Amino acid sequence: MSDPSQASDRRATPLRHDWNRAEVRALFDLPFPELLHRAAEVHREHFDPTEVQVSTLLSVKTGGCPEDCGYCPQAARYHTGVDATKLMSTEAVVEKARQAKAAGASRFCMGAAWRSPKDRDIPKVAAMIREVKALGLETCATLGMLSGDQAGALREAGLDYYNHNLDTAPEFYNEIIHTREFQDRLDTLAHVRDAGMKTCCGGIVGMGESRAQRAGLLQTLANLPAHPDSVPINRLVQVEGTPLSGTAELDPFEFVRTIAVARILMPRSMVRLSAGREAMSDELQALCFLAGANSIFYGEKLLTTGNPDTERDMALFQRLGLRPMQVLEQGETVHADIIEAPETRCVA
Ligand code: SAM
Ligand code: DTB
Ligand code: SF4
Repeated sequence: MSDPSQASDRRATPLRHDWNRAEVRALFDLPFPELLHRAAEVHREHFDPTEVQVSTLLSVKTGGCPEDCGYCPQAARYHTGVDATKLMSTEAVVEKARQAKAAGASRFCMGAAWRSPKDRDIPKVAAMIREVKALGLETCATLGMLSGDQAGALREAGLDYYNHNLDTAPEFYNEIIHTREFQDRLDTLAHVRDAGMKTCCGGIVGMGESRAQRAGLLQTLANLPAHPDSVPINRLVQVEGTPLSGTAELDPFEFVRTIAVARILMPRSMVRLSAGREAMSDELQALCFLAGANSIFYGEKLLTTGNPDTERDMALFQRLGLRPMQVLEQGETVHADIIEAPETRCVA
């Protein structure tokens, strides 16, 4: 079934929500040059391939999480050295958002290590959203499962995007997480869409899943009622103390294939090269951009683990001739000419 409501008025190709596993698997199985060529074609049909959307993450409430996600350093039950903190003050969050904006980010994503927020947390997060939005940044939050009312309240506060990942294929999910169901994730995404927010939804690869299961993750994302507006593809960051520490490393080309298939299945989404970039070479990241990635997390830290430092990213953009997108007042994202850091200005 194609979805004409999601077909761009500028573009003829309707978006599909009826991918079967064999079709997705066949894309994964293409010869690498053929797959990259197809992904690059789709990328160019919908985006300027020299533009990359830039988001900055901040952990506004770290650690002490009751869930058992096998990859996560913030789960209280694993001994990972992450100290639990209380929710940050609005002032401290806004200061970090100001710095992110000055460094060139167009979107600011606030993450909390919650299974789901308590109703009493919502007004505090709403205050952060209002003030971050007032700086002219797009706002995103990732706070765990949401009820319909909570999603409505966040939207009311001006939240543009809600990040909630499927994480992996439905049939691999129970190998990784036992404290909530795959269906719970689909329910939260439905609440987010119903509240009128954009969805940011992707997953993690390199957790020991098979190629068929990577295909299953992307198939499920593409067959959601609406393609996620942003699709973060995380490569597992292995943290000592988590059950997934010591998992065999994913072949880097397989990671690039995952990006390329995501681009082909979800042509108009921002496909984000997410966690795991710190350990990637510049050459591998360049391949990901060729395969259709057009978004990154920018700034020295993800939530609790490292990310490339901003100088390395600015140099990479410059070497590859990439430009950061910038957000306009109306929320439309366009290209910017510079990434500006306190001490460095990079004409890209
Ligand atoms: N607690 C909320 C939740 O689980 O929805 C929000 C924060 S949670 C840390 C957000 C996402 O980060 C997870 O769904 C997962 O995809 C990603 N993530 C967490 N730990 C990771 C790791 N070690 N490597 C890669 N991605 C990771
Ligand atoms: C997403 O898909 N990746 C980000 C963001 N959404 C919240 C989080 C990555 C976390 C990596 C591990 C850490 O830093 O704790
Ligand atoms: Fe908690 Fe989110 Fe980490 Fe799972 S991924 S343990 S819900 S912080």
